[in-house]
Amino acid sequence: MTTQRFDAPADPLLHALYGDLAEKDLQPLWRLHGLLTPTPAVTAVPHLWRGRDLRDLGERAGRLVPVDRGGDRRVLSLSNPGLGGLPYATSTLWGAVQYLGPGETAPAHRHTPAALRFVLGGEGVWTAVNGDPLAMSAGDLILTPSWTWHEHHNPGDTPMTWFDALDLPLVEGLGAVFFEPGDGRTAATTSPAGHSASERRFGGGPGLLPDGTTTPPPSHSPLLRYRWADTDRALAGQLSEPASQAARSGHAHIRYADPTSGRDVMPTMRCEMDRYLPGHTAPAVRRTGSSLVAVFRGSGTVALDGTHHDIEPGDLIAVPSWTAVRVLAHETLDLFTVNDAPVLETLALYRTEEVTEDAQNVADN
Ligand code: 1HN
Repeated sequence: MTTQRFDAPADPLLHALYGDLAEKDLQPLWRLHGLLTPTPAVTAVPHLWRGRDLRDLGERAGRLVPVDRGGDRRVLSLSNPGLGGLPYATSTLWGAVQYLGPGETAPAHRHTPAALRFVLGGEGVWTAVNGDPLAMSAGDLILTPSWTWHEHHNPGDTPMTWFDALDLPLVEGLGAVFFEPGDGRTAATTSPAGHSASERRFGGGPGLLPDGTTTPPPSHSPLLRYRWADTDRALAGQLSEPASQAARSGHAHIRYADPTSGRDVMPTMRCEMDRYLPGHTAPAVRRTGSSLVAVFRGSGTVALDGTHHDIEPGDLIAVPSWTAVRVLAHETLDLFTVNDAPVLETLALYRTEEVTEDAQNVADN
């Protein structure tokens, strides 16, 4: 933390200088400390929210709070205990659970912070993104890129909860938040009849793009729904390839990509899915930039800077910058991750490092 030292200098002229500098809103660098730290000084802390708490509290909010109260979304934000009460999961990422009851609609709006949804369980809700209706089922990733209109519908008779992530803290820090409410009308479409337009054009399979596809502007993936069946097949395929790195290590990994360019799905957020088999071993890794992890399936342990947490489906984890993360699977474990790596990479600030147990112990002591 940057602080100014307030010990008064003995020299009266120097004392007067410091007083005059402060009065003119100037600070001498030679009295500032903690500006340039050997490794990142991060205020957010590693933290885990329990899936069962999130489900219970979402249901209670569903019974008590109509969806129109407070921004037309029934959202419980993950508030990192290190961030002084801000509703942010890390310094760059918003994380939340959203609960939509049977028959409810969250009306259209748009904003410059980009959002994504990862569906932890259930089905039946659909989201329209710029009018394109996208079904949401367990394990699906749905994108609502910056400044796209989006609305959620639950026409079924069961409630649904999903994980929301936004780059809101980052966009706020850059002074670039804009918001526009819709006119109250919903998209003309009433339900996603089969595939959405985005999936029909860009979800045909690996390397299968519609005739006449030209490179889109480098903003976000034109495919807005990544189905669980495809993600699952890709992970299983890596693990069943006998000589593959994944099969040897018991760890499969995919990065969700723009099918036309291979770039990350959105300019500010990278999405990944890891599958860990029981018994796999890998060193702890830390990297610059922050991540949110959603436990989709399985069980295991995650060590955050050497502190172990048992994890189960629905748990959400904040991983601030430079936190050492190590995962152990008890049963086959599927972890969804969103992070700000594209931003760090673009700015040439992305670093990653393996942390041995020895180094970990030294850091802990
Ligand atoms: C938002 O628009 C949604 O559309 C969810 O589902 C969470 C958190 C902050 C700001 C806007 C949504 C949000 C949000």
